[in-house]
Amino acid sequence: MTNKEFDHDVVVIGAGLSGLYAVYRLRSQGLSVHGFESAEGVGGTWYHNRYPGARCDVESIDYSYSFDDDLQQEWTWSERFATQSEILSYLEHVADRFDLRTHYDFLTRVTSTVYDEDTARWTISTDTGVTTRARFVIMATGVLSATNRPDIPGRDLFEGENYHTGEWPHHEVVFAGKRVGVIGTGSSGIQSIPVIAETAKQVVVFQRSPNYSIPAGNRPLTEEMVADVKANYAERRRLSRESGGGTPNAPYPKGAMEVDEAERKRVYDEWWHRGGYLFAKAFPDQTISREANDTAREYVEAKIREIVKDPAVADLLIPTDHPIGTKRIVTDSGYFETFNRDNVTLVNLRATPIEEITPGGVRTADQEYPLDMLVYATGFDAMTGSLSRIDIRGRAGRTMVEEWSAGPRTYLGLAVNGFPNMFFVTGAGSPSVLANMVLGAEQHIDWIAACIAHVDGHNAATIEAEREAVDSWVAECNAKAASTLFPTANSWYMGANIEGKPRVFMPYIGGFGNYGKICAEVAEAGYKGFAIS
Ligand code: N01
Repeated sequence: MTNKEFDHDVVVIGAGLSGLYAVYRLRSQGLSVHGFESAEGVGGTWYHNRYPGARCDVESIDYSYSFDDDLQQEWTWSERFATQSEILSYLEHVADRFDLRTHYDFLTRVTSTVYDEDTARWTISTDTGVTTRARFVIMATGVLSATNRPDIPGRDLFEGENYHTGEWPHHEVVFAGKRVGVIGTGSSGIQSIPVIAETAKQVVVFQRSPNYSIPAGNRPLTEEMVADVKANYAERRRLSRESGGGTPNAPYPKGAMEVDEAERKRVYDEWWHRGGYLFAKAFPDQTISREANDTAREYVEAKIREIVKDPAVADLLIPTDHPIGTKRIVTDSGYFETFNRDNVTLVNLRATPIEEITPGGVRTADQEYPLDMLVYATGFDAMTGSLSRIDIRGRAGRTMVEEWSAGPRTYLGLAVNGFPNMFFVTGAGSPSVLANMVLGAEQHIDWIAACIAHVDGHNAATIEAEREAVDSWVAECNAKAASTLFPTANSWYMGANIEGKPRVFMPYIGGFGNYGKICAEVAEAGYKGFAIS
């Protein structure tokens, strides 16, 4: 084991968009900061998810850092919804521009972080043998980074090419002339299937649950659009910070049940044409009232039936098991149209489940599908998976896995009782994936930086969330979720996609702007709910 000769003020785990900003922000505060990243380069989610068709579903002009006006003025996005490669180039540019890579050990996976109560230091160990100590640790480990490859019988026997969308290889993957099976129809499957189908000989889509998806309405950004955004960026960011979802978009001012049918249709038409997941929030009552939700569901159902030529296939593609928007609505480019192609077959796993993966393909209850390539678009152990895969031990050796055995328990999503001086970024207990993750990361890191300055300014050694504060925040998160339709869906928000994971609605659903205010009030009140010693 190599003991690095130095201790750091702060260790940041992860070089995704949160980790990079953490390094930048804390360094500028005069702290010594070191980062660890398991990948070879920066980018986090955007480093790994390089599957065909991967794009962000938040508009590029909003899904970008706001902390440096020169950066946001100089960088020009080419499309309304950026591709994975453009976002990765952007994050690489940020890393270079602010000289952030030099702070990182890449190709280094953190295996454990252990707290020593006597010295108030964390010891961070890695798979390369490097170990270091720090006063503070920031878990910028991502919420959709721990991939889920279901344990289907025969999984490791397949002899063809085998990929997971969340661990897509760096070499070019050629689909031409091949029979490709795709398991999973969440965002990753729905984005990749149309692109794969363009060149593959045959695509077999193995669908367990259909999903709602709205066309992205993606387009190139014109010079005028970009100039207009740049001239008004400050106002755009202000509106975003005060909004429910971290972008300047707001729902229609009236509820779906407060307007007549003609007005409702006009609004849905407008939001459908705007494109993307915002459709889930066209009316403010859509994810609160079943009746309102049903109007949105029926609208999208009719659209799917219009697009998909074979009514039997359309039937299979229409979700019936959850209110629209209670699973992440997908933003697609030609998904439903893909099922009109001759080279695409939809297999309904509800009727004919996968029995096993064979060396030559996939065998369901009624037949074997011979395949040259198998793509797992089976998602992630979301929000907690990247943390539970690290051995995190707080006071008295208590592990994070034990602490969260009934579901994640945080104060403001930022801290956990029993784990002093450890901060969590954009994870459970915060708006997280329900809001713009870039502004979410900035808000969290700014709060953490101010908090560390406060601790240091008071010559204190530790800050720790109090148990009562955690209890009441967990209750607040649960109450907020219970006032919506979200807990009715078997979503990854609920941990429902991973066997044995506790069913808890993990993000805070009280709105991004409200959440920011709560965090600011806690800080202004001298970090209420935290013990500083
Ligand atoms: O993962 P998912 P994802 N047998 O969990 C199926 C973000 N994201 O990677 O629903 C057969 O949503 C599973 O079926 P079911 C975005 O927030 C964003 O697609 O469990 N099927 C489901 O269909 C998104 O929500 C972007 O019945 C199995 C699929 O696999 C989140 O990441 C792009 C199975 C998994 O869907 C996750 O998306 C990509 C099994 N054993 C991702 N196990 C954008 O910005 C699982 N499935 C647009």
